[in-house]
Amino acid sequence: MKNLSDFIFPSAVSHEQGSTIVGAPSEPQLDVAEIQGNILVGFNKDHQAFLFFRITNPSVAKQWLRKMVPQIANTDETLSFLRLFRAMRSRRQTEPVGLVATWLNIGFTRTGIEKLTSQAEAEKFASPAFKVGMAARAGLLGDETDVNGNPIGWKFGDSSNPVDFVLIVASDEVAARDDYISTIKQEIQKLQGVSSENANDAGIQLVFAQAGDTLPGVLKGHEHFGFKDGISQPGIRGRASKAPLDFLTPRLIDPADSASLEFSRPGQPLVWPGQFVLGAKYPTQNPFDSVKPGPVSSPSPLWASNGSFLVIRRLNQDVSAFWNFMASTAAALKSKYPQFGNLTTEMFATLVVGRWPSGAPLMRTPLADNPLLASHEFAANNFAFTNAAPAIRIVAGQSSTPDNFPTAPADDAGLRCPFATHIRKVNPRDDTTDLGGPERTLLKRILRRGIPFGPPLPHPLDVDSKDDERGLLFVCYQAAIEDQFEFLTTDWVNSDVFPRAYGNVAGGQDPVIGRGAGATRSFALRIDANTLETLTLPSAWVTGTGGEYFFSPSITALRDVLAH
Ligand code: N7H
Repeated sequence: MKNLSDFIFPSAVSHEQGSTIVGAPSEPQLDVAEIQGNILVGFNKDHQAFLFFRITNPSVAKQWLRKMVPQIANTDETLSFLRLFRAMRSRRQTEPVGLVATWLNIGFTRTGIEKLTSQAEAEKFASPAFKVGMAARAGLLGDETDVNGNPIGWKFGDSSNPVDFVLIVASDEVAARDDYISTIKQEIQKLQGVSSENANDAGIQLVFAQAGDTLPGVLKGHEHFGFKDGISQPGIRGRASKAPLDFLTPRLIDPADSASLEFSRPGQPLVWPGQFVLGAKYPTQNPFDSVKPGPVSSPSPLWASNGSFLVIRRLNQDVSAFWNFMASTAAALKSKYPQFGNLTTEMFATLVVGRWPSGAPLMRTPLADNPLLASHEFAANNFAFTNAAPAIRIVAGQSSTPDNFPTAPADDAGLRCPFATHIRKVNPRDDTTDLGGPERTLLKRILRRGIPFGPPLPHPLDVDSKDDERGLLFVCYQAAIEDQFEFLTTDWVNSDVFPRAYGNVAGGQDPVIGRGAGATRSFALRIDANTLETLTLPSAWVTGTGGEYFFSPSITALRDVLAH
């Protein structure tokens, strides 16, 4: 049997060097040895597993946790790996082969923290959502619930399968992930009968396990509906070391371009770290100014410093229902409106998602997919909505080919991209919303770390005869669940009027993930400047089948508070 320590990737010390940007604010040094590695950098692994556990004996669980602490990957390690990967790719001009790392991270629910500390300690968390758990908020999120408000059809996180903590195992290779999981399970079995009258009780019980894998073949990097995912993430302000230019998120825009003050790369705004990690030295985003730091505050409890709230949501996707609706609606619009004479099924689905299946943004290529644009690392995310987005100068040596693709025009009226289109709902970018100017939208950003589960549907228009389950394990990190994940879901995604409406006409819910609370949904799109069509959508193609709110503590909090 392998030891857990055999799987650790040695941390390579390397510093990133950026250029000085005149007028840029000074940014805090992030505690990279303390912050878990999936939060700010991300595991970026093709094979992951989410193991949900219940604690039946806190003192045995603590004993086990103490052994696990050195296994938890921190940001220093994931950042070193990412930098090594980038350096090798850039030198070899091809994806590095054989570079394998297997990472482990952990998060606790409120009940888990209570069992390992005390009720009083768990009460110190200020977040009402975290305190009650996701199941109690299921109705609010739009999930189907019974008369008592309990979610229906959940596999974990509800009252029949409560969860105290989650382990996230992630690797570049399936075998390495599975070996690691077997090792963890063996370590847990060894605990059986250690300090309990019940010989079968290991003090920790596996409630539910969910593997997540990137899809095979041409769908690699895409989610089950067939669209490229994981393209747009916020950049993070903060340094990885004392070195003044050792930024966690590399600054790739030419300092002579004023966009370099606000963006790390085209389309990737810089967000202050207090939006994602708790800690008195991490400023939050300033609601009045997208560049200057906002307020800082001490976390409660104090040991929550360098921790982050983790949302995990198991979302089933009905692929054939999605594509059958796209096909029939595209045909109907095509015959109803001469302006839509060339509308195809794929084009209509692109109006719904905001990107073509390749990932090319609708705002830059409205009539046809453009895989070259999608694969250009500085073009694929360079667009806005209200204002035109010109090409941006990149620092010398970073881009081999210039971004000569057609630029995104101003679309304040929602002519090119409907207001309720998925990516415009969840990140309205430069739009003015019900909250105010675009600097307010930066307070709503999240760090997405999701991965698909289940096999792909071979023919998207066929009804799946095998009845396999498939979907997205939606995962995101943030400093405030209510203000970020829950706000996006309840105030924008599920709302038919916010963040923007067409004057007095509602824009509809997010057609990809919005829920109409049991009712049908609507989706409005402009046929031309004078004609608005409001479509009726079936209840939902994406259904919640489990989930929880977790807290991912710092390495020190794990060792000195939770495992102590
Ligand atoms: Fe979404 N999809 O395939 O349609 N999402 N999403 N998402 N999503 C994005 O830019 C999808 C979900 C966000 O900055 C893309 O990386 C599906 C939830 C955010 O421009 C695609 C599901 C929430 C962004 C999808 C799902 C979000 C985003 C484009 C569920 C939060 C970045 C790829 C099954 C509440 C937007 C990319 C930006 C992008 C899809 C869920 C949020 C293709 C199928 C639950 C913030």
